Amino acid sequence: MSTLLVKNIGVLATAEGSEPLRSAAQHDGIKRRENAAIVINGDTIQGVYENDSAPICDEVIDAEGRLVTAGLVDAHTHLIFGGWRQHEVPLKLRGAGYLEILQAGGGILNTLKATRAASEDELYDRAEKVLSEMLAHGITTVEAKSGYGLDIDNELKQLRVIKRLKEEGGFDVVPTFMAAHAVPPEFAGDPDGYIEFICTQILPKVADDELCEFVDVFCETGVFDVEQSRKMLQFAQIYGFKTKIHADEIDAIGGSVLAGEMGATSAEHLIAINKEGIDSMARGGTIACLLPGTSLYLGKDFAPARSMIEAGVPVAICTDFNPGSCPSCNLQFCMNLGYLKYRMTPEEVLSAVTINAACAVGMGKSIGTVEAGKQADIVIWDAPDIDYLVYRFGSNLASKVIRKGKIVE
Ligand code: IZC
Ligand code: ZN
Repeated sequence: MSTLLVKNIGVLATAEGSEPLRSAAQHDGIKRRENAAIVINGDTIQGVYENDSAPICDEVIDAEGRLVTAGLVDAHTHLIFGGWRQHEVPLKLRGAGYLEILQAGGGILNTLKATRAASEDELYDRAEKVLSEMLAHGITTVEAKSGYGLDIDNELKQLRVIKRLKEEGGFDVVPTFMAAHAVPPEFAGDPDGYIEFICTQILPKVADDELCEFVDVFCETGVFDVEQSRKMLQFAQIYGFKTKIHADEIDAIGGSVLAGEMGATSAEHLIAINKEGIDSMARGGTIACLLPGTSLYLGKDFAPARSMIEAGVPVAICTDFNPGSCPSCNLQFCMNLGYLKYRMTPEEVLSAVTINAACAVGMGKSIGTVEAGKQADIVIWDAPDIDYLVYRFGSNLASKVIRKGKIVE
């Protein structure tokens, strides 16, 4: 196995362990080590050393005194879709709401048409391009949801694309089945019938083909209510899948409470969350996947991240990359928003996009920190420290990205 030395690291900023960081630990759990060096053996971190006492390796990268962190993890994207939705922006600017556009057959239903019309190869090529862009920005693991097919063939098509991105493309993509993203035209006015259809007709096929790790549901006014969401996730759990819930994005109808009750791995958005929801998530150990790019793009409030951290909910920050409410896959920009709009500290922001996001995709044991034994996903930043990383915005500050021990060219 060939070895790679990353030497002359100015500051190595990383958490330790495999569990999500919550409360004060979301900040204090990030340790800074100066003058460090990392030795990588194959695709695994062999150890972290004092710069002067690192062993000799086959290959050497000089970090030239810069900041090094674990590779970033984007724990929430709607990566696989056809078309874009730029024509909806003028509607939004004239005051049309997200749910209003959806109810008029636009929004997700617009993307549904374009996704159904796209071939598997087209969807693959588009997603591969986005993943390459993300990798160049230091994002080494990405969660990706289905949810624009909304029938058997097209949901399976989206999930097969994710599988191929992993197997052929070599990307670290974590698949989430989200047929419960909207009610398709075939079930218009019958969300109960559609949930029943997903649970009895689509989910068993997804399970047979081992096409997902998580199941997600959009629990929102006018989409799926709490009881429909509960049924979706109960079926998911029966099949042995981990769960996520899009909750309290627009209205707090009980999605975050349900997330905590069901022990969901994560709940997403949480812009409108209330104390009951926060307390339930803290009790259930559910991670909050916050999506500040979406708040910005929809002109909404920013989720109450500080209240969640204070209540002991581990916070992750993700892009929500999708063609409607966040057409950007730039997680670095979301980190800037986490600092400025959520008022999280640079350390809290770093744990939110590394260890907590890794746990939100069920990979806390293998990624999310720079430690011996973990997968060698590492970013050398064009930055002296993390306060600089969250302060500069709009530029790609990833100087060199190493994924599974290989330098990304
Ligand atoms: O395509 O609008 N919120 N789902 C729930 C989305 C945003 C994605 C979309
Ligand atoms: Zn989403």
